[in-house]
Amino acid sequence: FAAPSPLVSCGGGRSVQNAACCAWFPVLDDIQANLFSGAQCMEEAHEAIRLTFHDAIGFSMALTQEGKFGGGGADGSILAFSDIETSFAANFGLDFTTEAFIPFAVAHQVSFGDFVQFAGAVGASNCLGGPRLQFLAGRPNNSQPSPDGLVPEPTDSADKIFARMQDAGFSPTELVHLLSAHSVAAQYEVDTDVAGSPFDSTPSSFDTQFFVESLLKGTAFVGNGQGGESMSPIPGEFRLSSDLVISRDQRAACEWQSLVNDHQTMVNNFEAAMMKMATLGQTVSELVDCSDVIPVPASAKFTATFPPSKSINDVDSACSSFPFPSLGTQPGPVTSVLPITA
Ligand code: HEB
Ligand code: CA
Ligand code: CA
Repeated sequence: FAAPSPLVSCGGGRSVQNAACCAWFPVLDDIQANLFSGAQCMEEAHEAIRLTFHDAIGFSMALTQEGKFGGGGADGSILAFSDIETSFAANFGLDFTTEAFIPFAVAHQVSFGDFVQFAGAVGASNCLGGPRLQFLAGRPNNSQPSPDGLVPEPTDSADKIFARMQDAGFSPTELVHLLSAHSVAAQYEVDTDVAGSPFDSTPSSFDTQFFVESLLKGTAFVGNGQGGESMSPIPGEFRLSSDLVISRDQRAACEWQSLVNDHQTMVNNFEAAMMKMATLGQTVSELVDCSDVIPVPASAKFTATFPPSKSINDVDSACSSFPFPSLGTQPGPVTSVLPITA
């Protein structure tokens, strides 16, 4: 086998395998300070992770087979043609994100496609226990607008979402892996009156609480119950209808439940699925591996728990192949999950 290539120094005590990757350190320093408010896993980091998906999923093998333009996938089209793509219903509200992100890509003269995936990988690394995503650089800056209708919506049925993901090359299992991202996530636009309401009780930790809490029986709406909201089990926590139907569907339920309290598997699966998503529509052999620029996330040993007052009796399990893991219950009174505020 090939000997590892000697490290190239980028200065400042930083080194990489491939000299071309040194160019990404100034981008890293800039976004950590000025986009992610000092390497935080808050709103902007969450948005960066979400943006990787909304750019990449603009990719349809079915459209291509019909002789139409199927979208360029992870090509930066969501930034290059933000006016067009943020007008798609599923991208509602993303105009604030694209406006905030575009100047960084322009200032550092990197392609929009690279910048979207880089910002997502850096954003994810800011989360406690987060993944260290692969980052390949070199996507050309020559995208075309994605066709409309390719980004799944929270009101979509499981059938529709699985079909759409399959058309981009992802199985229901891989979709569950990608949805680990909803462990570091909140909603702002489904119901603007409850903007910032998170999908789990720990939105800055890439832990398995999302998989636990999403499997509890819903008891109340946090918002108005419209536009893709389902009842959640905890005050202040927002549940997307799409997460409800996917987690209860026979094609995904056991995979979903298997991630409860298995943080390492969740991270490994997410890294693998993101590696695939980040290169949709790209020629991998023409890209340069700059993963060593992505910070090593703060590691954490998480133990999944039921929120106060909840127990196995509140689990709405749709997986009959194996039992729901035995978890402790957090002590104390029921408290409201706080919204993420800018
Ligand atoms: Fe997600 C968020 C949906 C997938 C990541 N999401 C979100 C929301 C919604 C959704 C509706 C909210 C928005 C607002 O603001 O309001 N998703 C969804 C669907 C799907 C998904 C339907 C399919 C099933 N995601 C996904 C994926 C990813 C994600 C795949 C990655 C990978 N999201 C996300 C995040 C978030 C979200 C991170 C958060 C953001 C913030 O917080 O800002
Ligand atoms: Ca795209
Ligand atoms: Ca979490």
